[in-house]
Amino acid sequence: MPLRLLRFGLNKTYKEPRMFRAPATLKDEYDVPATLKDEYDVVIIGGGGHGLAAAYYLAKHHNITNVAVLEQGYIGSGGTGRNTAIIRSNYLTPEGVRFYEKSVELYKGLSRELRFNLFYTERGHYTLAHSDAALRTARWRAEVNQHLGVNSEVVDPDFIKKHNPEIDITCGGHQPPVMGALYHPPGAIARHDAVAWAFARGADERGVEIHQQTAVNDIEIKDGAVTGVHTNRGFVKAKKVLSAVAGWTTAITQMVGLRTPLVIHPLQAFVSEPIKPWLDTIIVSGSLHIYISQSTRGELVSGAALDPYELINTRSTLDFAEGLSGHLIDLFPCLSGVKVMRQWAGLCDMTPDFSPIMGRTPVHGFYIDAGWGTYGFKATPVCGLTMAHTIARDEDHDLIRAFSLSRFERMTLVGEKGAASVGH
Ligand code: PYC
Repeated sequence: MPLRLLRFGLNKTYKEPRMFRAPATLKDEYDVPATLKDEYDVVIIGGGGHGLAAAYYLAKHHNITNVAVLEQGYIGSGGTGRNTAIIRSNYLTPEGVRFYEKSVELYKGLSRELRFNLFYTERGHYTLAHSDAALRTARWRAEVNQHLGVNSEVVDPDFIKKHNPEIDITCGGHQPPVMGALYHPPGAIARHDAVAWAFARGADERGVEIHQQTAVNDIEIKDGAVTGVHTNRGFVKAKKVLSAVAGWTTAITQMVGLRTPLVIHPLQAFVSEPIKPWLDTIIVSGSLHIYISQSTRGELVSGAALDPYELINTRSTLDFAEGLSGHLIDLFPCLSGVKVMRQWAGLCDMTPDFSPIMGRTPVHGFYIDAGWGTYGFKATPVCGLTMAHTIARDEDHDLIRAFSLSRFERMTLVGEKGAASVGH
């Protein structure tokens, strides 16, 4: 390590630059206790993007600041830091399109609002179709999108080739050729960790407490209403509790005796070594089970289908790396010499209709933000906004009414499978 850097690191003159207050400093700066308080108006379980965004909007829009975000690991260590950072609103159902379109709108202004560069860049998103059925779904999505003012159209192979010259439209004869694509110009990518950090700082500046390494072991309920949470650091009373924990949702819902149709599958991804800017679009192929974009650092970020079995584990497999590499090379033969640098997995809580579960629940004061499958990152700001509204007013926000847990009893599903980028 260069000596000057070491000297800077050890120098007490410079204040430690923190994104948000460490628990030990909570008291000094804001006159609140260093440890957990006895009682909060709202406890948010899960310090990922969704939980932190909900805390931020609770404070910003509803002036509710007696809020604790409890995170069992470190912030952004779950789905937020493990996804492939794609943002889009080209969904299939009107409910989905409206919801994700609001998210895109919020994302566009977020770097400025949170004073943090999220590296949000519009790239243009192509969902390739290799069959008549896929092309039919692309047309259907384009119709719904355009009807709701979202920029999407079906394009032919010449258009795709012109804007993505390295694509082999024939897939080398190993796979069905590309017949067209749903093209969504506003499709974007962003730096996922930064989204968690920026919301954390925004919430913290407004007085929200963020407690990492704080696991919730049980939830106390009395007369059908939440009264508090048991943590590894003791019991805290809470008037309202939000579960925003992605792959761990079923563990939390068991604590309050709620049944959901969620099943958990791992989803793996990898990044390549950094290479010169080469791909300025986002390419998805449901048939080949791949999606790929190039990050601002030059790495190719890519993933495939869910692991085909239920499992709560974030291990990586060679099977996945081999399968994904093979399909990537079918589409982009020029990548055959590029090295894979890192591989990882996240946990996806899947619903039967591929839409989330959001809003109030039969347990008074217990709110849920779950069922994020493989599409949670793109919804981060709108989840924060709508869950904050729902918690503050105890009334589901208009944009999430369709995603209520009760839809599974009423059989009013919101079928989004046709708009999922990932094969399932
Ligand atoms: O829904 O856009 C998406 C997506 C990309 C990778 C995983 N999900």
